[in-house]
Amino acid sequence: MLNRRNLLKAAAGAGAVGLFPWERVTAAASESAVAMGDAAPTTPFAHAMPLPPVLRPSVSTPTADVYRLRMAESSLEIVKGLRSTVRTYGGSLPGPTIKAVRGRKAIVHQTNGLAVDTAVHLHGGHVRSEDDGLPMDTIAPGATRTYTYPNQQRAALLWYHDHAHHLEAENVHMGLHGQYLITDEQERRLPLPKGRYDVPLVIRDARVEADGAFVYTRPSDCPHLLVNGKERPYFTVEARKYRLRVLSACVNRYLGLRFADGAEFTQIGADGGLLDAPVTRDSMTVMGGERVDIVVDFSRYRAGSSVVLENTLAGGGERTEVLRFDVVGAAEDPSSVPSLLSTLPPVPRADVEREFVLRTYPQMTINDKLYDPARVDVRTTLGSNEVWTVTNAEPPIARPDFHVWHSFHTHLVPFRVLDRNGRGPGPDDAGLKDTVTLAPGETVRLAMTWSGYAGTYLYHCHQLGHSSSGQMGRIDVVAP
Ligand SMILES: [Cu+2]
Repeated sequence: MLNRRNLLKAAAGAGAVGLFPWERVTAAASESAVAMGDAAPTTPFAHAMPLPPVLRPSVSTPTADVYRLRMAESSLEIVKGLRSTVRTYGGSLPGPTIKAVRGRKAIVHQTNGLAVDTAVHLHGGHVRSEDDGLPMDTIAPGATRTYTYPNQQRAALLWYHDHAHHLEAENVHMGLHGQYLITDEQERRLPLPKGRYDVPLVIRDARVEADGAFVYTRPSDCPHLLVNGKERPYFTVEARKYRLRVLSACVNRYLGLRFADGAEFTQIGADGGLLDAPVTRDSMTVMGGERVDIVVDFSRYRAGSSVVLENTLAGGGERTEVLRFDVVGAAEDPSSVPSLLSTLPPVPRADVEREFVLRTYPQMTINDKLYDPARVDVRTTLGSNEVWTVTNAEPPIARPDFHVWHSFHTHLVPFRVLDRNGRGPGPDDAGLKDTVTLAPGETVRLAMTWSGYAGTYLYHCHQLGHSSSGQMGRIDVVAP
């Protein structure tokens, strides 16, 4: 009989090492596998939402903070009442938050206490190639590697996660992800909600079996949605404004987030930090790797009431609840959202144009090539202003299918989305981005300047099951 586990075994046996195991199964086999799961029941709002711990430096010098993290297996309660073994940075899921200040270096010693190779990538980081966590630049079990992050970039929520070739999807899914928050003086001067009113929401899917086993499998078999490492929790808020930093750490799915009552919120930032001006929204689509910085005013609710954040893109049969906010009463609120948030760098005008086509069939490719770390796909020079046209070649389909959605992520530098499908940027494209969503059939044009450091970097789909299967390219930046 073809149940889910046998299917994975069969697919793993049939494919090359590390292939996203369900890429080659037929739709019919997929359906039967989905129907035969034995996941733990999903029970929303059984946990209070925790805040990820903040990592303390082991040493601070006048110019740098030094951190130590150890990757290891940890036993954690993710679904109420069950223990699950996950892969963690520093024993928590998500990993501890590194709080960096612009202009001060962070030096992170990462020790691999796991049985698999790892590589730590700082997503959104403007860093040297040797600190980028390239797929072949791995940390063997038992070894330690030191990453230096200059923090010479705007304030933004970044995240660190695994990037070892063929293993990144499994390693991130199993827990190797954490937040990295850069602040700066310009942002600190703004009257935005601060301190305990500035809250990270790290959202990701998972599958926890009835016995607590935490398994890596495809998104349609992952019924548990976690916020800060707990399944569909609740969070107690005062009736005032909160800044919520949404990070999707989903490996292979995208989220459609809205409040169940349709309430509006204010977007103030994106992947690369604050927008120039706030935008009022009532929903957003968030792909794995993307960050959306929003301000929500809970003073519209009376004390004792609740509002649920829901996922409008939940799969068939999945629960839609993500997180319940319980409002406990009025509070003083000196915060506000200014009409001018930041000055974005000017949009580069293209000296060089390039095209990238992402395909799902017959393999996960970019420009019909699987990733080869020895092959240079793009060679550019420091200071080059470029416009990249990126297309998801799969035809538009009515039924959501995580498999044929893609995204596009650049290492080293962020970009601006110039247009989407020939029209102005979409509502999810505002500000400085480093990851964009590509629904089947969509084309985006991205403008960026390759700056800062010469060396080898990457661009790839951030559905990590796809990049693990080869949907990734190498860009070498050389001095002019
Ligand atoms: Cu993809």
